[in-house]
Amino acid sequence: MKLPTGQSGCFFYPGAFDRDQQKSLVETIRSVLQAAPLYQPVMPRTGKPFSVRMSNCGTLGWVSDKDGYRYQPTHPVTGEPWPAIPAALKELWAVVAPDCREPEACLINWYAPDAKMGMHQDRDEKTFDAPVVSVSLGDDALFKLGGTQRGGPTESIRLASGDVLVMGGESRLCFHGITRLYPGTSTLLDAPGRINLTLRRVTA
Ligand code: MD3
Ligand code: FE
Repeated sequence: MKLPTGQSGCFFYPGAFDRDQQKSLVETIRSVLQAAPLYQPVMPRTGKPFSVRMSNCGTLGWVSDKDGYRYQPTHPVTGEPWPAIPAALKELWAVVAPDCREPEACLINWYAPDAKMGMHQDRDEKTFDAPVVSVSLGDDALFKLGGTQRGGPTESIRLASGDVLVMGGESRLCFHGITRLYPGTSTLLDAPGRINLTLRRVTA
């Protein structure tokens, strides 16, 4: 997919997971969340809470607290190691990023109907060689994608349940965010909301 700002390396696979696969993935994520519960991260310095609740699986998980953003091997609340990345997600990575080493981190974002994610770059990893691979589950969301400079032109893409987005190459450092949800557009989850899974390579 060609971005408005001309970056290459972005691939969008609408409906990559069918309904049965989405159901099974949700069940798997539910069991991950029993071991590693969703928690509410806060912004560095200000301590302002994110509207998105988060957890992780993998050898490293992305966390944010008053001290900053970082990857760490344990859950910030329970102190336990993160659960392993489920096989279905490792298989997805092997298909879309066959030349990359295995993913180390899978961030689990849970959006209530009114949650948003401001425009940001994903740049807390030690390497940007591997793509970020994301899976959307549940209600539709409006995803906003810009270039590598803040404040440039953007485009918006409506992400639906089962969609996969691969952001590699020149697109890896593009600014992006979630503007809004469309509550009630999916019957996958028991309640309105959205789950986003993002797989990443953290170390070189
Ligand atoms: C574009 N998550 O976890 S996923 C994040 O839907 C994040 O929860 C959003 O941004 C969500 O950091 C968007 C799609 C995505 C993920 C990584 C990207 C888009 C990206 C990295 C670079 C550019
Ligand atoms: Fe991001």
